[in-house]
Amino acid sequence: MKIVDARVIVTCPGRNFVTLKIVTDEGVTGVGDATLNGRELAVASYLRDHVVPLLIGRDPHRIEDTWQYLFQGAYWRRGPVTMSAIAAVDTALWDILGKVAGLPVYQLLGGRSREGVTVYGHANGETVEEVLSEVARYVDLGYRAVRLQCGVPGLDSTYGVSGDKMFYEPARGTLPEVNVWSTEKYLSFAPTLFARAREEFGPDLKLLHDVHHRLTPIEAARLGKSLEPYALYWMEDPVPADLQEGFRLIREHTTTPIAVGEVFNSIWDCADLIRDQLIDFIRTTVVHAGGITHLRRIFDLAALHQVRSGSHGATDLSPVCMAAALHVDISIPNFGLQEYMRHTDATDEVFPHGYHYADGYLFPSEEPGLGVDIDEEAAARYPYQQAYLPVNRLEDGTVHPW
Ligand code: EZ4
Ligand code: CO
Repeated sequence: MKIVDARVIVTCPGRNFVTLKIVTDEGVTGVGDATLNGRELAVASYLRDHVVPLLIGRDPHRIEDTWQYLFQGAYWRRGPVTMSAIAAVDTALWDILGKVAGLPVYQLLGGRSREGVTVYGHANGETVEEVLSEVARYVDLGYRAVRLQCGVPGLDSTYGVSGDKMFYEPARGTLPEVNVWSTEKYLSFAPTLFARAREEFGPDLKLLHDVHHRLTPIEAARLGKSLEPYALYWMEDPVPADLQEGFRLIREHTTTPIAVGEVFNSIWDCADLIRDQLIDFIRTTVVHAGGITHLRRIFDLAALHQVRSGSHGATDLSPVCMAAALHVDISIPNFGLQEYMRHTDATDEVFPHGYHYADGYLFPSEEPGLGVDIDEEAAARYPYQQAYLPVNRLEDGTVHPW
């Protein structure tokens, strides 16, 4: 079997997605997600101009060899653009392998380790009351875990809080929006939200919170300590992880579990964090961390060090990525939690998929391969639209330096 074609499809059914579709001489096809929010066309060009020519004529069964060939062959290692492009190829090859074998991809990864993939939803609002009523909506839908984000009194807008609810999308506009940030206001307000949430929903519901890299280690330590009475399932991205050493300081001060990794793109971004047990959950995902092959390598390292998975699953990761993530989630021993923000109807139309949600769990498709595809005619009806993620400024106008 040989690869005879690979198409890069850019579409915007509500938000931008980049998808790679690999075609073989036997007519079997595979898809991979290559979406990098706000920088989509860089990955599309990387694939079209530099990767697709290398794929033509290759044997699609050689997944590991192709991964090494693209990674080592680039010379310029890692980075989100390169690793998203490699991820798309890798994901599409697993899809093809599953179809050839007549098995869903999770069976090729060792089979089911659990019955369903526990997911968490996003409850966000301008006020505590609004957030709590969003949490109640998820609880009614059967969710066992919810991430809470609230507007901060005195700040006009906060990243992660928006008017859109189930389909929240932070990227928009031909120029980045500006959010204003105050660490003091945030730190003094945050515990109030979780005190109320515990009061209202009791001890069983898993409560999560995303700091979006806004704090220094000592500030994050203070936040973690102040949230200890409310037993969070995790505190996400407390500090920017460019400085892995920073997590040691947080760890010395608080027992609030720490999750990080949505912006990581390789095992080298988290090897020290995992080996030194400085985190509890690693949030790397299929599309931004080199595909199923590399993600499994990260999760295997994590398993040796009692770190569980918690893959990113925001709406800027397409249903192709979600389908692939679920095959990984259901099969690995150290699964923790999967983020699940629902896609819009337009996105679901462009990406028909066989995974489904029921009672707090997602279930991977039982079809051979990943069980997801792209409807290229539908995709063509939604042309690319420029959109940027927002920028944070402090109250005096400084771009927030972390
Ligand atoms: O900000 O996916 O945990 N989820 C998140 C997301 C990210 C967006 C960035 O593109 O932090 O909402
Ligand atoms: Co996050």
